[in-house]
Amino acid sequence: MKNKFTLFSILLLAAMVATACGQAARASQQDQISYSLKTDLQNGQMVFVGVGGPIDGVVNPTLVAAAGDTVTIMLSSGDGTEHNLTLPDFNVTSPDVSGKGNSVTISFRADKTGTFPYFCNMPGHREAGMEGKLEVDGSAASSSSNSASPASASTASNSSTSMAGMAMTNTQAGSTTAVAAAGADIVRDPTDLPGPIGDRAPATVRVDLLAKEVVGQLADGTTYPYWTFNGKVPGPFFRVRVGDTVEVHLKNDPSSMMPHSVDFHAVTGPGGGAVFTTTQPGQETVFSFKALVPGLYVYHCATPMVAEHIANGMYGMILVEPEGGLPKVDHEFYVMQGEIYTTGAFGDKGAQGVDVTKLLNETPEYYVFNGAVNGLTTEHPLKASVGQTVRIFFGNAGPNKISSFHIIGEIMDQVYNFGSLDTPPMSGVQTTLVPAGGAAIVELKLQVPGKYIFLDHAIARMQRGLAGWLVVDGPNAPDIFNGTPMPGSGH
Ligand SMILES: [Cu+2]
Repeated sequence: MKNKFTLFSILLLAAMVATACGQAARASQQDQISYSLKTDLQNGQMVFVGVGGPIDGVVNPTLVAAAGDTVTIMLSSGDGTEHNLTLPDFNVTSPDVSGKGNSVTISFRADKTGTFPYFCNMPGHREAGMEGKLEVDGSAASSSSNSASPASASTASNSSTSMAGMAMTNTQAGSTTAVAAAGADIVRDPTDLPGPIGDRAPATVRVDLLAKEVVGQLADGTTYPYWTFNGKVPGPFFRVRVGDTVEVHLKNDPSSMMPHSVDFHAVTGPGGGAVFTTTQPGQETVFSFKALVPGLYVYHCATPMVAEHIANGMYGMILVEPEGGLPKVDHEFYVMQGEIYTTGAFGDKGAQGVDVTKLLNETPEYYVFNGAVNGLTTEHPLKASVGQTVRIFFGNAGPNKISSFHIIGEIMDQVYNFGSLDTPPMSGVQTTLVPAGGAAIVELKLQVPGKYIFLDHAIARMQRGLAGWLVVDGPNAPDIFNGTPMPGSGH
């Protein structure tokens, strides 16, 4: 009896094991699908490229799985830049991967049917092209229907967990917005520009740019992760003469997370140089161009997403002087307008990030001169005296908005429209239009002392940080202007 019982027990156990094995076997019938993707830059776009099998070489390939499959995706770095791979529908995000040849792997169960996006969730990368699809068809759905319920239940509980996590994050973000943050001073002093070239023959001129990502002070108590040329916004002002050969050296700081490049509007050649200057962190690129046409030109980073690199601060200007140079003035200033698309609302304290949706919708939170709120008011006002002449090299980095540049209480004596020095200047201008990616040279002779506010006459932008001061000292000139300042004028 005892043996029989034992035998029965063994049989029962065997049956249980068989059942378990049956489930295991059925589970193993569901395929393990593996894909390999690598990150790359192609035609100015960030992309995923398939590696091996039918997706080999395909840009942003459509990945296919059957419901119930375990999908494994290896992501390797082909471009060296930091990327990741996320499938929010399956609650899975890979660790970040950077450095050519490094790789990360994710694995998840395709527990529902349909078409789902995969993409890189680094800011701007999805919009710059890193997005593909995963198609899960239902052919194996019936075999996994028993386990599908618990699986989807666990997915649901995962997602509610992560929702709770998000809520916590939001709460934390809410509390950090009340905490003032301090960052580096990234404001370019408007007097920081080289003097006139004078009369010399054309030459070969070397210019050096260093792409550097720095957390900088955007406003009082508010920081922003700027991307800069040479640590300031705007980048350095370059000055050459027509006929010069300009040798551009672009270094990307080893601490950078992103590749960077540069497009000079003064260049005649593909990409304004951008095609030849995609520069990985720690690397250097070189190209040269001949300055064929005099004028004031914007330069900017042109690495995808270009709008993001510009909005983050990667812009500056180069002046190509005509033969013999420009007429002498007492003061020259370097001013550039830009837009900043922060995650928080205008005025929120704390560490901000970029909001790519706002960027694409062209709804900046901040408008700034030389990179930060108050950069050209309390920090670095433009200063001159009655009787002096002033020249402002004004550029509009955008990336999206046109500027209606205006100096309150002044009439611009001469404006070289659009930065053109091949065209005679206009005289007696109240407000000059400067397109995104454009410039103007503005000249004034100062006659009356006081504080002159300059701005974009799309004047609501003043409420979002856009104002600068031209402070003029010297004797009153009652024959030109006479009055008593009243309180509340805003000046
Ligand atoms: Cu860049």
